[in-house]
Amino acid sequence: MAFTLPDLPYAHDALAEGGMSKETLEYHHDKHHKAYVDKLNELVAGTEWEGKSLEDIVKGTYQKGAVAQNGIFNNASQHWNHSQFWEMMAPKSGAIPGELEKAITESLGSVDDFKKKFSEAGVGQFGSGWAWLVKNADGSLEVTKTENGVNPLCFGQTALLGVDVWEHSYYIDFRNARPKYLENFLNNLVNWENVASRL
Ligand code: MN3
Repeated sequence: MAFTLPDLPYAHDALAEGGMSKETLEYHHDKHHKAYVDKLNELVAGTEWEGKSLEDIVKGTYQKGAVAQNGIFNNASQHWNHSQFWEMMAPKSGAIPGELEKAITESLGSVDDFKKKFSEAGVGQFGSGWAWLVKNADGSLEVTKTENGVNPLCFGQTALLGVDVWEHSYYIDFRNARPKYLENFLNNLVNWENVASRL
């Protein structure tokens, strides 16, 4: 069965007050994400990956060091990444649930330390990619960054929170100011209930 573009879990203008404009979501979801889905369907047709789950395709096609050459991986991982990303944001950010705050504090020191590390990972990702809060197999939490479409599935980790730091994610609203985009994301856009539900 072909992959389909999931609807946003909110209206296109629902995050505008929080700092992500309707125009950004129209381009990012309706055009960029859709292009990954369309390309993925085109590339998997007639291959061993046709009919496989998205997670299986991402994990099965990931080859360290050869990622840029693998079109199926790139489009599958970006479809997965964006599908998570929309769910990880909400019009009302809300408070960090106690269970999540405890897990963050145990592994990363404090919520402020986590936010600092997460922002640094996003700012420090040279070129396109993502910053993540992940849960490792041993239960510990860790902040990571990945290039292009590479994601925590590739390393057997659970993605709790991810932020897109490709320029198309922030250039309309923040121009070249990636640090301001990340600061705003952490303070106004994260759906902490969704993040906690992934623990
Ligand atoms: Mn993107």
